[in-house]
Amino acid sequence: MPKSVITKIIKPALLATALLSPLSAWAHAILVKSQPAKDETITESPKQVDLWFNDAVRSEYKALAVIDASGKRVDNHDVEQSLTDGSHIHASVPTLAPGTYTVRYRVVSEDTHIVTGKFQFTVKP
Ligand SMILES: [Cu+2]
Repeated sequence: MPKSVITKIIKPALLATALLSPLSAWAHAILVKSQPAKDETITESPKQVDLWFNDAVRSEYKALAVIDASGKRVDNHDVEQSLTDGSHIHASVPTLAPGTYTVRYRVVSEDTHIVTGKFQFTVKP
């Protein structure tokens, strides 16, 4: 086969592989659920804050902070990943006074990308 013919066949094949494989082989984590939920108003302080991603995240470098309206961090600095569900992380909080809180998180996806985000919830008895 002449070289130009081979190139014509291989180039599109390589391109297709390059376009498709990162998506199918590696997962980029996104937050899909939380408790309390984003913008939720709850009548009682939660005991912990739970986050669920669409796929398992790495155990390293995970962070979850709960910050009150004055900017003070109020969670117990004890973020953990569920042993049975790698997509689930949680951190405990002391009894939260009424007010609006911001949850900030950072995790590393299986594809090694760092995912950060934040959302708020309100405690209003
Ligand atoms: Cu990614």
